Amino acid sequence: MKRRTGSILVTVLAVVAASSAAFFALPASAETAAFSVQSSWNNGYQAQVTVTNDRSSAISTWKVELTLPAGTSVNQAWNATLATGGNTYTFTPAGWNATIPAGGSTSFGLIVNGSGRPTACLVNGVSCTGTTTPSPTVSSASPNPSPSAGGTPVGVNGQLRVCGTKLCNQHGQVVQLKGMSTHGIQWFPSCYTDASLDWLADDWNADLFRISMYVQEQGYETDPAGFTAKVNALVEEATERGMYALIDFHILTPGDPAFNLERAKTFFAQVSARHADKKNVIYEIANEPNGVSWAQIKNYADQVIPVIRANDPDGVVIVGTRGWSSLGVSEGGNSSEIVNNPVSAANVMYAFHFYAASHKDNYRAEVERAAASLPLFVTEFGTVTYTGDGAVDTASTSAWLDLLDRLKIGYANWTFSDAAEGSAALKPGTCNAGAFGGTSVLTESGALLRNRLRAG
Ligand code: IDC
Repeated sequence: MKRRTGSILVTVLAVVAASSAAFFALPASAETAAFSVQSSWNNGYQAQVTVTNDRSSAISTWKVELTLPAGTSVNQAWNATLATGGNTYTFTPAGWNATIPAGGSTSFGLIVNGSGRPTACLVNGVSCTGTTTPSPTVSSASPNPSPSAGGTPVGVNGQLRVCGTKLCNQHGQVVQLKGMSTHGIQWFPSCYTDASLDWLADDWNADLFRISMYVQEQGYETDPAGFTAKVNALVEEATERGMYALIDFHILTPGDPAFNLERAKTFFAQVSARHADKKNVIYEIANEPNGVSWAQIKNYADQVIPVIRANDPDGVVIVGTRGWSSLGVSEGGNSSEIVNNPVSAANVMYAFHFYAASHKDNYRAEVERAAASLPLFVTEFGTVTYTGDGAVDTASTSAWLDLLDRLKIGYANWTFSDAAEGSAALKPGTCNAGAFGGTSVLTESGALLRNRLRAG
């Protein structure tokens, strides 16, 4: 494995093994809420609250109020709606988890800034004062693999997992992966060679290589075995270089993922079996659903994800969203439909795509709003219009990438190819010439992205 300076941002400095203890309990025959610390670091911690219905009949809603000492605040919550009033934080159902059957429970998570533990807890208005809160240990032996620690992205970060609304590395630290997407691998095979991938890993400092396998348009459907083999080979190439490999099942037209459900099951069963033991494979199960409801997309995801999990239980899965992975915005919706009805699996993220010259402030506002409650990954974006062509919109691209950096949302740029269109990073003819090096072969978009990736 080649060594190079990692470029992944590491934002959490110290993490300890999960310590979980129930702190608050209410009398039986009512609702109870248990608060547990999942992991902590030097200036904050992640906690989980489990609300249990100990009654003999279902309850239709619930409310948890936590009071924190001065200097400590709740930073974000997921699977619950958060309202803040002074030092008291009120959590109500996210929408889909309001009803709790008799004997059932639901959990929500929160990130706390500061180390103070709750001084009071109410569940449905009933007090649970008088309990004590053991302090979790904060490790001084920080794993803290800073970018200057060297090593490849996978060497430093290992197996990833979704932590709250973020992506975390093997040490529980938030990571933001940055990289490039192929163009359709059926069209640009000469762009993905040993030399081009060395360049991408070692000079561009990409953390991530997205492998776009179109299903239609002379793609997978024409030769399932052949395309599966091509994807597998490219995953191996990414692995050799310590990059994360994002396997993109590139549905586009038709936009209903159900059209390709059986193909998806076959494909993902094969690739997940082949790569189950690797730490660097991420599965993107539907590039850009369009013209279908979120419920239909969720239904597809709920059938494909178990196929992957049967082979690779800890692999992160990314689900496309409504309206060409716009969180619904391009079809008049928004992310609430996902928050209210998430896919039925853990360790899942949701895709957002943008093309900077077409998608601007209203899309950025929705991403910022959604990021408070959903784990997001920008698995594809362009610096140009949504056609994939036209001029680079530098201002909008910078606004987007600054936002993603601030929110620690990973991204892959369309495309690492020499297609004759504005979104391509390489000038036409580069790939057939094997001219993978220097800056003279870069387009305006390619130069912008290479600079951005090299900056870390
Ligand atoms: C575009 C390619 C273009 C190709 C077209 C049709 O850039 O060369 O002819 O697909 O397959 C997407 C899609 C992605 C598109 C891209 C630009 O995921 O496949 O690639 N785009 O149009 N969503 C929004 C934009």
